[in-house]
Amino acid sequence: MTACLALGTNLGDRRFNLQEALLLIAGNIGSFSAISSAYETEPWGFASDNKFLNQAVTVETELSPVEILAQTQAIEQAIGRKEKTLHIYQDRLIDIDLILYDQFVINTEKLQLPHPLFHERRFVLEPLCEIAPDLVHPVLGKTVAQLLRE
Ligand code: PH2
Ligand code: MG
Ligand code: MG
Repeated sequence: MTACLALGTNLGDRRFNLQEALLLIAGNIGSFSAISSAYETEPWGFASDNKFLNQAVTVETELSPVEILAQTQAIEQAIGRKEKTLHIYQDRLIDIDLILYDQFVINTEKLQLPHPLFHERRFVLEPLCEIAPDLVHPVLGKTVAQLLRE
């Protein structure tokens, strides 16, 4: 199965954080079919002086979506991310979001696929478009390239 993950960091040594996350994803989730460049972006949805580096990857994996979620959360902890607050965005060492898992549509409390906001977020669409412009959003029926243009 192919999973798309979006990475974001705006604290500490951001390049190092991304590199650590990639190593741990390769070791615990699967092998990369593509890795985007890192994009420097302004914080979206909250105020902070710390700009983000955002990156997207596609991973070939045997894990289920829920197993991937458990792994990404463990990797966030390993890199030193603090407890998340539920409703407010905060600066973070690393955030790893599961964006797409093949064409799966899942709506549980724990996990939504596709990620419910990614089609509105340039900081996800831009890196994803670099590596997978023709991927189709399973609900909206549009490609990543189309969503980015909109
Ligand atoms: N992540 C958020 C909220 N805002 N802004 C940028 N630029 N990059 C992010 O990764 C990001 C954000 C929630 O996870
Ligand atoms: Mg996020
Ligand atoms: Mg997250």
